[in-house]
Amino acid sequence: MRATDLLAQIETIGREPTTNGYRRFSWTAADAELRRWFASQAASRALSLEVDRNGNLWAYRGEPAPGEVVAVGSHLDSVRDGGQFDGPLGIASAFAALDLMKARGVNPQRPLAVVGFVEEEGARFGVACLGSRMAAGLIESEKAAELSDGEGVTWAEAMVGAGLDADSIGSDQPRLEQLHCFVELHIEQGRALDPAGAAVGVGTEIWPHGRWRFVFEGEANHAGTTAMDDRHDPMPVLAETILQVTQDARRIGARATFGRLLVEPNGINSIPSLVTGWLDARAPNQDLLDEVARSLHSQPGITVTVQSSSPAVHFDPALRGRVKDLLPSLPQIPTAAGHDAGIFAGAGIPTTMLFVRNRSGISHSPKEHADPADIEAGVEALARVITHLAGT
Ligand code: HGY
Ligand code: MN
Ligand code: MN
Repeated sequence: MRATDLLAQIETIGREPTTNGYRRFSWTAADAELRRWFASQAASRALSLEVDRNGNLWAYRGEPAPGEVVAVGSHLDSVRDGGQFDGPLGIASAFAALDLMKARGVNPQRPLAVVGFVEEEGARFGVACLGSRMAAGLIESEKAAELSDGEGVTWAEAMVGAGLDADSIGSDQPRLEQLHCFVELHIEQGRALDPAGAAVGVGTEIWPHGRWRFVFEGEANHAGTTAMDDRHDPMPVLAETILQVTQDARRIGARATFGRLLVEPNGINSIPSLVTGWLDARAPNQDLLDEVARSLHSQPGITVTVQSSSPAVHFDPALRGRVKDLLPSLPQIPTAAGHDAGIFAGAGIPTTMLFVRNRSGISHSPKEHADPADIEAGVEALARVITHLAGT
């Protein structure tokens, strides 16, 4: 089946009618529908479905054996009002690539697995790539279980609410030790391929990036009867912080985003008692990222905690070389977007990424788009990479 047809099957799941964006948050009804879709795609291809201890989905072709499984996949969850391709394109393309290989009579020697990671965006529970981090043992189980969605529901409670067992979340080394390699196809985020006239590219590296949660405390009071000199208002300090940190990031060629703020009590005529915010920062190297973090920490009156951090990732040179030999015309491009592939690469699993052209470069937006022809080119490239890596 074509990837575009597979994506069409899930196109309405989790789409918000008022924005046309997607709200596919972990362990919600939309997520459950997507997981059922994944399971039905696995079943219709006679793949054996396993839900791992962290809720990640694995659809196997053939018997896994140590160091032998060629895994391909991505994630199903979205940011709030995200696009339809970020994540699901990689999973739909993986199923479509297996179909293409079968239609060509390819008989892979190695076992394969299509993977769907949970909570890659961290849009509900705050930590990016949570499913792959847990599998790789990069976050303590207790810390993961207690992550809250901001409405008093923890990861463990939400997981149990979705019908899964949350008692054994954590490192899944035996499963990861079965992997020969991991390949993630993803829509491009940013504009490198279109200027290069390429429909598909190969990932070279992921910029270091992180998320910091911070608070400014104030004193609730009346907006009208409190003189300006008598106020303890966190908002002006917040405004100065956002301006300072974004200017510092721009100056050094890094990227700083303040996309989420919580104001308490959040009333038009009340001086806030507390402001909670999150900084998402990315940079070409760790030193520059640290400089952005220092700029945030240096703001007067701020209290900062690290929400998640992802060191720079350089994808496996040998694997990338094999992909380059196989697909020499594909540009090799870095990305400043985090991916489960980055987590697996950091955990020592040979990993490579393929990117499908996004002509506008826009992502994390309902405007995100990949042309059907480019999607098919991505499936073709993925099928050839899997065929090569799995041996025939
Ligand atoms: O935020 C990111 O870089 C990715 O989309 N999770
Ligand atoms: Mn994303
Ligand atoms: Mn993604």
